[in-house]
Amino acid sequence: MMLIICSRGLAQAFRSTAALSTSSAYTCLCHKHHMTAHRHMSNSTTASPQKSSDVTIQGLTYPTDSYTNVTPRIISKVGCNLHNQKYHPLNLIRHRIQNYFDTYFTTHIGSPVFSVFDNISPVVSVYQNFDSLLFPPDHPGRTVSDTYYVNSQQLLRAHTTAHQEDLIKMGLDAFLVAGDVYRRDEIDASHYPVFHQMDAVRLFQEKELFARVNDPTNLSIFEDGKRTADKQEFHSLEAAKLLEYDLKKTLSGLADCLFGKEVEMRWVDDVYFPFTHPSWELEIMFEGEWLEVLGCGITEQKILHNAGASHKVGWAFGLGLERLAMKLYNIPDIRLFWSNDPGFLKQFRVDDPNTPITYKPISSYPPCINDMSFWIPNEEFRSNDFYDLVRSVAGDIVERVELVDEFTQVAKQRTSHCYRITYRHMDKTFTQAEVNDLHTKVGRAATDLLGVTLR
Ligand code: FA5
Ligand code: MG
Repeated sequence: MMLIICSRGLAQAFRSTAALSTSSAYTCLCHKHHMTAHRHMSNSTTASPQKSSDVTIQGLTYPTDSYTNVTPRIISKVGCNLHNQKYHPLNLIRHRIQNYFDTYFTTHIGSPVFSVFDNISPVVSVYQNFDSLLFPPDHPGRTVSDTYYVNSQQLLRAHTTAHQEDLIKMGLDAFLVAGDVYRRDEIDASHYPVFHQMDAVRLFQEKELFARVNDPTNLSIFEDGKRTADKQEFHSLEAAKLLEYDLKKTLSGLADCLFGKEVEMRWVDDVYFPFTHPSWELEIMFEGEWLEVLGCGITEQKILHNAGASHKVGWAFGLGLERLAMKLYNIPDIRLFWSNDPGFLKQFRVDDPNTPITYKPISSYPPCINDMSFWIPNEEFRSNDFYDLVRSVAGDIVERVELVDEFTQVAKQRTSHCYRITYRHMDKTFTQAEVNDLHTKVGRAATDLLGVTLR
């Protein structure tokens, strides 16, 4: 029920945001790919209430329905593929990561073990993004509040892990997938609705995993045992521990290769992903705080079974390219990756991705901070709906949106939210009048599209 109520508001928002989006200096760099959502007026004799419009993404048309919540602004980012753009910092870092795998993981004849995929379409099925990875039916990631749906069957992938099953089914034992991913998420310096990930999978057969063990004669990778904090029920403890060792050695080797040994990092082990067990996150120290840069774990055996690789075991990880690049180049704000400003881009014009680069801020203009308080329309209201709307109306001028206060008037059965919006232009100083104007537009859009009552 919740899905239907939320998504109706969003589908309506989707139809109206084209008119609302302001032009921003931080849009897609490749204008040839600048896509807009086309809405075809449906023929009244054939139209069904569920299918009143289509949406076009990268030249392909998809029917819409009550799940549709992709906005023109989000669709305009599809095809930008910043990770494939020469001289872009995300391209530089992605090559550094790839070079690490190509250098340290080779076959006996010296060719790279890991195959690389960097151009798979981000439009995937609900099955690929969720079911193939064992997301339970009630997982919050599946809701329209968290994920950008094209329609009830297709969505913009929320992680590059969505391609895992297909690639394992192809018979691959080691691969890397780089790509753009889409999430309705918080808004601050390290979260953006479109970002880039690199996923990896490494599978082993018994002989290969135990190759470095002195006497593997009595060892087996499988057992019919119990699931514990350290292992899955199907795995022997030896197999689980060897996989954990290999995974953590691979990733700490990568972190050393990117940042050098002096960077502070830590493993977090109280972590859950539906598709790995056990699971971990790696955090690094950035600007005095721990920043999560990747998630990883031992692949759930059921996934390997479904993909026709029951006789193998393996590990997987997924890392955020922006977060690693922010640390590597000292980039303070995730919005900068979308900058067209030559002052930003020229700092990364190097042919050798190993060239050390420290980003020098082009300029820093003062922020304008405005609060907005409203009564939410009902229990189904989600903060992510508001975050998405603020980005649609005000674009990358919004640096941060925080829920700073929330209270309920029990007698009147209504709940108030107060959000603090930080506006900061990347290339000029804002006047308070300009910000007030934008802030009013945000308020009007929230009233019209989300049904809130401003206080
Ligand atoms: C995942 O996406 C898992 N698919 C990763 C994984 C793959 C785990 C395979 C195990 C096996 P998570 O939601 O934590 O996990 O995202 C992975 C990384 O993406 C984060 O560590 C972070 O670096 C980055 N990231 C997540 N959300 C954002 C965001 N909104 N903006 C920028 N980077 C983000
Ligand atoms: Mg995470």
